[in-house]
Amino acid sequence: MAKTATKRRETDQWGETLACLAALERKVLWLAAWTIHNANHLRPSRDGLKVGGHQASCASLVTIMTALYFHVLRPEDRVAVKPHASPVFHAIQYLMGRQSREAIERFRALGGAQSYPSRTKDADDVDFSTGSVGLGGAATLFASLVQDYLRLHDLGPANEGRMVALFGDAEIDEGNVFEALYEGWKHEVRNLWWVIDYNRQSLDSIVTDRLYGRIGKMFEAVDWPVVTLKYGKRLEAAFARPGGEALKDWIDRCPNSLYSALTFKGGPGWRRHLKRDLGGVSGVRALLDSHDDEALQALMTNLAGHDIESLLEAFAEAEGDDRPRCFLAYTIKGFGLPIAGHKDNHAGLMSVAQMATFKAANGIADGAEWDPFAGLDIAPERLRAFLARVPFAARGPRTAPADPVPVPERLAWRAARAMSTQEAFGRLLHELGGGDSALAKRIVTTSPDVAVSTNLGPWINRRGIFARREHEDTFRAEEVVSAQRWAMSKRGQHIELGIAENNLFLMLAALGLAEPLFGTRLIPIGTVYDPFIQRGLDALNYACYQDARFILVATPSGISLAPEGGAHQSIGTPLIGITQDGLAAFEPAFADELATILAWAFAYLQRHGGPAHPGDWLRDAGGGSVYLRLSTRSIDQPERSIDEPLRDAVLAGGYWLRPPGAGARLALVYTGTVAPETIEAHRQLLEDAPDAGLLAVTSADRLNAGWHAAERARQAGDRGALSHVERLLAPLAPDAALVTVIDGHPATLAWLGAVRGHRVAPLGVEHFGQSGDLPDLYRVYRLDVDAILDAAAALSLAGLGS
Ligand SMILES: Cc1ncc(C[n+]2csc(CCOP(=O)(O)OP(=O)(O)O)c2C)c(N)n1
Ligand SMILES: [Mg+2]
Repeated sequence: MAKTATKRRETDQWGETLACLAALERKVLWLAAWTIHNANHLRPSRDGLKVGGHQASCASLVTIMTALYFHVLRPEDRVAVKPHASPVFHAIQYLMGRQSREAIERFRALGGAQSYPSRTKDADDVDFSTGSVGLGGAATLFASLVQDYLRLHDLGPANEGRMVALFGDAEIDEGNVFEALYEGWKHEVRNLWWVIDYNRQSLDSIVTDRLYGRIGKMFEAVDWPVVTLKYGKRLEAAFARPGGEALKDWIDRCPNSLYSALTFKGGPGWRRHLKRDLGGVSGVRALLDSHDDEALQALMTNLAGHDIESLLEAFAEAEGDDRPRCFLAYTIKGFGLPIAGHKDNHAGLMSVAQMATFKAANGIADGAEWDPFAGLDIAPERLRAFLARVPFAARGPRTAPADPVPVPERLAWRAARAMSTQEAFGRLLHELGGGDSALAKRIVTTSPDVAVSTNLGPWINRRGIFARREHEDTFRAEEVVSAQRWAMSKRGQHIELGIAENNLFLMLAALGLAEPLFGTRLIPIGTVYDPFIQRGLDALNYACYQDARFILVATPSGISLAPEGGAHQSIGTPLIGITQDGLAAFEPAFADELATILAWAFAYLQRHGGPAHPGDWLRDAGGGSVYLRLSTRSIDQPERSIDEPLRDAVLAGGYWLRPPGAGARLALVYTGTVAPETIEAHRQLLEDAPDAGLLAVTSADRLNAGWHAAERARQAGDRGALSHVERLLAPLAPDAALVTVIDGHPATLAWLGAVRGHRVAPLGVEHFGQSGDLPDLYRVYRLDVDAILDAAAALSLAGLGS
């Protein structure tokens, strides 16, 4: 008796769950469509520009997201939502009480809900930003690796979560998705679900029919089970009826484009085609006759991706283990909307008339558009009670800030009379790796197959490679002499990646989000050859956009890598350093500068928040990631100790290595590894221009950002605001000349002339690709002492004439 009663209660509860989910599914679709409609048709437009939004892309994911957020997900799970399903995400957050009505009313307006889910710009609970297709989904794979890294290092989190990506099917074309899958396989990734919204439409059109098989095979190649979710319960039932098999066969053979077109046309279209093709098959006519046009449309579009029960079953089945899984969920782009199936619906919007019909069909009265419970056939209190029980939202806030990792003021390293910044980097990490500091424990290094050649070797020798299983270093075991130990263990602190720079930046993004995602701070350091930053540039931008915190060490760089080859030279990267938001770029010349910058970087990447006020930047308020452009060129080191003022100047972006005399009419300015040439040119110039200054720029980026910040602060009324670079250049005569020198694009420093109106001769590299030794290359590219002297002379002469 008791058993039956329990059973009945369970059945009742399940029935209630399904009823509430069905109501929420309708409400989410309504709110998402209305959010976009409101932004485009109702909110006053001041500029006449199209606001946009993707009603069809949203509709495609509504059922899947309803099932996940309102039933399947747990608070510890982390989700990347297909960018153009942002309104669905915000609608769900709104219904859970985590998003304001004002924000969704202001969808795509300043301060409102963002076009694409954004960790940094949205106020609600976004786990991964998305927007550049392919990256958000792939980020979940690296986040899962980070979760395992933390667990195996006893760093949390208390509850292991599942990383879930909701992909649009066309996103899978992005190469970074393949690269991530391959890397994930090597690292035996787990706790990962990738749900593909398989609506067989991209932006431009319908995708090729043959793709279905390929997608499955791609996942099978990396040992992921593929769960194909094709038919909903209603279609399954129809297939069991007489003629059903023929119907199933017909659908299976139906080209994507015809299926989409008939979906758009509705019942009469299906009827005409099915009658023509299957009219003679026994049972089909009866099946067709028992469905009116509306019912036939509902039946023929009953794909599993829009069938909540099918989805819940599939997710429940997969919950049994932690294997990574691909759910290939068949969907319809625009499902439930009048634009469903049309090949041009990607950016298509429902018309005002279509929305009016849709609104009436949803039972929404005028003025009740944003009401969470209007027009549903379930009483608000029932739905409220259900929402209060939703596991995802049950435990209050899903994340909490973590304690900072203590950082020493200064870092120790073994000095040498001459060395390169790359060598200094290796020595600094070597020292850190030998100690037992809290900082050393939280440092994680990673590199796409260039750990040894970027000088991570000494660190790796001490801290080991991260792997789930222990592997002894075979060469060592066999007593083969090697400078490099390659022992792997779950305690290792270097994550070795294959040669895919996109993966490096996605890995850094995930490591750099360890605090907000998993409640523990890590100090990630990634190394790469400077030119290959450009390979992963969008992923780097993506990492910064999410406010992931990491240190990027790029070496070797410029043409100074010389005989290594023209194809490896980098020119534009210093400009990336200046222009990439969220990334403070440095290019030190000397080891002590690097030590100073690195110590600061460990703290800087832990600071919360970015500057909010124009003046904040001047006070160096927020934090961010750090890019260090280093070199393999060994140069003589200065004998000095870095005192407080010098430290501050190095971090602010520059200092006078030889201060100019008051009113000096000439200064040489250098960044990075061309220091020796500039210093020598300066020495020679002193005979004719004894008060000429020599300015060391450790960060063109920080100087530049400070200058702009001061300008903004002055415009905002802070008359006295003055930036570091303005102070530095103040002693020079108003008509002084600057010769700037960098092994990179001359524009990196040429702007210095605009600060106080000085004339500039910017030396640098605009063309590349020639191997050679340093004397030859510096001569050809005009970075040598003669070139600097020539430039100074030309400017001085021009100055005399004026
Ligand atoms: C890297 C990148 N390239 C191009 C775009 C422009 N874009 C946005 S959505 C889209 C098509 C997406 O199709 P699919 O993933 O199948 O999503 P659906 O809308 O069909 O659900 C494209 C090309 C983008 N956002 N990011
Ligand atoms: Mg698609």
